[in-house]
Amino acid sequence: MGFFDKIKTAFQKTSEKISISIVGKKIDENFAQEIEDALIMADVGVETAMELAKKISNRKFSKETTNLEIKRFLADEICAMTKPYEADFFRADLSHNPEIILIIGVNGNGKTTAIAKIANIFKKLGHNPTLVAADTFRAAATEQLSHWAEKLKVDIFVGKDKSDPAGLVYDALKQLKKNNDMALIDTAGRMQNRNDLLDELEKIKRVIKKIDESAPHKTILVLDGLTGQASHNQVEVFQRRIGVDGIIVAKLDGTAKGGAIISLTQKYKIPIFAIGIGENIDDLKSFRADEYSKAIMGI
Ligand SMILES: Nc1nc2c(ncn2[C@@H]2O[C@H](COP(=O)(O)OP(=O)(O)O)[C@@H](O)[C@H]2O)c(=O)[nH]1
Ligand SMILES: [Mg+2]
Repeated sequence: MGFFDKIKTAFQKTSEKISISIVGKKIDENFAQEIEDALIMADVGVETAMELAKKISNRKFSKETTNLEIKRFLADEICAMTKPYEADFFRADLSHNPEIILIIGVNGNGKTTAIAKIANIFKKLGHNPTLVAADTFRAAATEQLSHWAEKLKVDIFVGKDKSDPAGLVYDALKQLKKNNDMALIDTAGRMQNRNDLLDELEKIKRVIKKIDESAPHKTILVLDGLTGQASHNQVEVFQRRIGVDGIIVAKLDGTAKGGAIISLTQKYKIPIFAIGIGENIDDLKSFRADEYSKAIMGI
């Protein structure tokens, strides 16, 4: 499957939800309202959906307007809204050596998988990342990351069972090999006792700063695309306590809530570093507003 086809397939459930309000509908006074409802159902967010519906009303489409024209109109509007949040995360030239990247987020959102995918991309760009298994909370987490390191043939730093994550990160960064120009730090993400987690993350951040005051160079929050808008409150908490430079929305394949990226960007104004559209190692892509807006409109 081609690159764009894969993205289009990932967002198919979302585009079908929106399409119902357009295809075969009479363009009358109810038309904009129906589109607004469908957009809300696709997790676009009430405010944004209202804004888009208003644009549809103001545009005064004639009865002869085709479905495709309306979809194109909406796609263009969505593209303009989300374009400022594209990012150039995957670049061949790194500004720091080592580039220290901290991955945070709630348990099960897709952090560990995202790290493997990120390492794979940077390795292909000629870099030599090391993975840091700082999720010492679950034994399986280290195993999972080790499995990826082996598969990708990248270095990994593993501490002792149940060791202190901040201490582990410090040791890992102290012991980086000369040729490791990137460190990808995996962290634990417990949803309950969230304060413990955030305290621990703050501590990890302080330890990183002891090694390099300018680090972490990127702190990435991983969200679960299946949760849609419901995961947006996580942004607030992590942003306030830890700081977030960019977001990865994982598991967008198969969700009907793909519109949530629009509300996410409009509300928090944080760049989308990448989107996860499958469980395979290659299924992490840069967020591109034109591809995204076309995919969710099914064009
Ligand atoms: N379909 C799909 N599954 C994903 C994606 N990213 C992660 N997963 C799955 O989600 C589950 C949790 O991922 P994991 O990386 O362990 O989450 P973590 O707890 O945040 O580290 C695993 O079963 C992954 O295979 C994605 O983009 N698409
Ligand atoms: Mg994990």
